[in-house]
Amino acid sequence: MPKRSIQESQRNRSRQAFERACRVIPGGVNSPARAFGGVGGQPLFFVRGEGPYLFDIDGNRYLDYVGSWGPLILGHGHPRIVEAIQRTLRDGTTFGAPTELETQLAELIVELVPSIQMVRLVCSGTEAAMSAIRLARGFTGRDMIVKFSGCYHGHVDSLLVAAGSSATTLGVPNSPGVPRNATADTLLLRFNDLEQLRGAFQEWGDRIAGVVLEPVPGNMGLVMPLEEFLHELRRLTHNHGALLIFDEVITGFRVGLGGAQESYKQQPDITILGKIVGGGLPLGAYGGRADIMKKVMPAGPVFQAGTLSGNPLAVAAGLATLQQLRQHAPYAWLEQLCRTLVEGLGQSAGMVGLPHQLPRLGSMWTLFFNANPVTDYDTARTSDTKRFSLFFWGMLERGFYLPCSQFEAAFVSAAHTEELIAQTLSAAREALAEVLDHG
Ligand code: KE4
Repeated sequence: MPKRSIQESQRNRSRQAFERACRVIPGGVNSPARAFGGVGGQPLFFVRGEGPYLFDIDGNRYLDYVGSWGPLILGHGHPRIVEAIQRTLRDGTTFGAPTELETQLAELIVELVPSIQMVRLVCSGTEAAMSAIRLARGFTGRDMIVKFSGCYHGHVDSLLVAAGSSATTLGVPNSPGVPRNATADTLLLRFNDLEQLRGAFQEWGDRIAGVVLEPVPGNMGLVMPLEEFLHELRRLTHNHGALLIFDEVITGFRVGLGGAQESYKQQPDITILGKIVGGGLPLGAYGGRADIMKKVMPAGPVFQAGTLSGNPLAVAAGLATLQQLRQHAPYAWLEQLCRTLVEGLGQSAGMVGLPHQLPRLGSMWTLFFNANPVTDYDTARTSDTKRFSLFFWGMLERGFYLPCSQFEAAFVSAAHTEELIAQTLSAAREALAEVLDHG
């Protein structure tokens, strides 16, 4: 394994591209999560992905543990997805009218996700979350929404309070531009805190329209839920006539075909989907009980619309992805690869005496530089982000691309192999030893 083979000097074209981008794009990026804000330095510019690999514009190759922040569970350029997009493209990209492809994808989502009886396709996770919140309020006639610190549901005004992901990375959980009244009905609780949850329902129960959460948060880094917390959430929402909304944009089709709700045997009222469901193209979805979904216009009065909602290209990519996952489920393989990776990382960190936490669920994982268990947003933020940054750069300069923030989940794809995991562990042993020396 080469030591630091991708030095600053080998990243000149990315540096020049970044300077050029900054002249016309805010921060040089189209999403802050890519800005390397949490690790310092400048983002890489990529030109190609192939299987488990990414290639930057300086010609460097990286083993990819980001997978475009989750969508690419099958790796880059899976032939079945590429062929589906190419075939669809020849007939057109969008009609602004219904296609049978959309119905096929909706039927497959209903088949795979236990709680979804009907579903609406949109263009992003944010749009799906925004619509799900509006639907919960329209269905219940109530205004209050409960969210949890550190959970991220896209850049929805009403949910941009103590949001995770890049909102945490950049330390701006409450964004300028969000008017106070937009969050006046958002009740913020601590994830995994049963007592606080019970107290909130005791005080506000009859005003709560819905509770939205990532059932297994990825946007604080990966945080495992207490099973009793999820169980109590279902009991309290049911008893108080509030809707339970699972944001499975990351976990949907990632931790299993039925997502986290299948793994934890939970039945939310509404599920938010994104990332994998679009197979790498812009697609989100929200779905749930038929009686709730029938409130969505034009079946019902709750408005939601979109020019490119369910567009043929994104739907073709999503359909091919879900069909591949259903026919050749990679979950046992992903479980094996990611377990080997995380166990190896734990041994290496332990050997050099680095305090660490290494939660894993299926093929999503996070290496927290933290001596204590990370159970919520507050404990996540006590992690040593300087050490994370040193590890990130040590791995990147050895050809391994990790999420550029302590507060994100990393992903193994079905295109990874045991040999590539072994190479990763070899590089990590060196990088972790350097973290100890410098951090
Ligand atoms: P999008 O609007 O980015 O498609 O989805 C928003 C969203 C909703 N819910 C969850 C649980 C999410 O994780 C996300 C988006 N995730 C971030 C990274 N964790 C996307 C990366 C980015 O913002 O560039």
